[in-house]
Amino acid sequence: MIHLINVKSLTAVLVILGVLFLYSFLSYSRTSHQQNITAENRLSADVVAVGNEFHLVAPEHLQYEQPSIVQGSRIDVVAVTPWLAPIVWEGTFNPVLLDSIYKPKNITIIATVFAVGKYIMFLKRFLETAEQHFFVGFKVHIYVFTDRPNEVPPVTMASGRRLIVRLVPTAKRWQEISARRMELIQMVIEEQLPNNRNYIFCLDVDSQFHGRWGSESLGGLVAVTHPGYYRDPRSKFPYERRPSSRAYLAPREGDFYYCGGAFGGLLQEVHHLAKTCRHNFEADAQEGIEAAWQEESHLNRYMWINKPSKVLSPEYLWQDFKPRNPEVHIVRFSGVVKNYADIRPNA
Ligand code: UD2
Repeated sequence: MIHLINVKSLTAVLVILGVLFLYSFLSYSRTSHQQNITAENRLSADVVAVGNEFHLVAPEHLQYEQPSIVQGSRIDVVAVTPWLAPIVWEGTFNPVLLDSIYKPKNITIIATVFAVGKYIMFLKRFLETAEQHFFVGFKVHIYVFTDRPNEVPPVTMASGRRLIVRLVPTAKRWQEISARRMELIQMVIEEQLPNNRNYIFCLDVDSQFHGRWGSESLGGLVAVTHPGYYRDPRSKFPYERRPSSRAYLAPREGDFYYCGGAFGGLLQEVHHLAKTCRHNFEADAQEGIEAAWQEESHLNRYMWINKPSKVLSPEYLWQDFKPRNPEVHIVRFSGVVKNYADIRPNA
């Protein structure tokens, strides 16, 4: 009798163990299958399939000069920050190689530009030169914010490139435009989410492109060093110096002085930047404070505490009135000469 019970119990235990084993095996194979599918999906979005191999760089683009880690083509400039972000100068990158990495990713580059009041006069040159130099061969969507939609010039755009015009109210003070820029950039990005593979650059309209601005500039959070201050000690940077402002930087703080006229990065990163700068700008305004250089001051504070993952040299925003310094081998984008008294509503 006792012997019979033991055999029955043993059988029951074996059956339970078997069921448990089968269940774990099935769950494991389902999870690992799902993981494989996810990995393949991710890979197929990032790389090119060549036979049985996945390539980040297609074979036809793998023929180029040997790179070196001891002899750089640029020894006259610094090409990396102390937090190891690249600083992009002509000669530090291979444009063909970079394009071959980014083109298969099927990304869209969004650019925002404000042309309010008389600044509409700068839009034609901006758009025409963007066609020639800004992310040529990529999908590009340019958002123009203006109070004069009827004066947006007709510009022929290549396939894959679009112009989207958004109406904004006319401003009484030019500072209002500065104030609203971060808010509108935040809103445009919110319309795009949750697509997180795209990039955005926010640019000044009173500017023109002269040379390639392309995939070498892509990064999580991208800032451009200001052409007027990049050789100066930080004590000379026009940061906001009043501790009462949320844009404040103390005398021993700050890496570089960055431009308000060009910044960008991945949508999520720029969304966080725009939201933070807008919040700080508005909170300052409630207390009657306007930072020294409006949203540019808030941007500099943000970049100090968040650190850009890529820094663009002043090649990416020069000034037309300024003779080119020897380390600037190419001017890619620059601010045109303008007379503030003629064009600003309250200059
Ligand atoms: C600097 C910055 C600018 C901004 C500003 C803050 C650079 C090259 N420029 O330029 O980005 O941070 O300081 O005060 O870093 N705008 C209009 N209509 C107007 C006035 C301005 O549409 O009536 C727009 C336009 O897109 C223009 C931008 O705002 O490009 C900046 O204005 P700005 O060029 O007059 O400012 P500026 O030269 O002081």
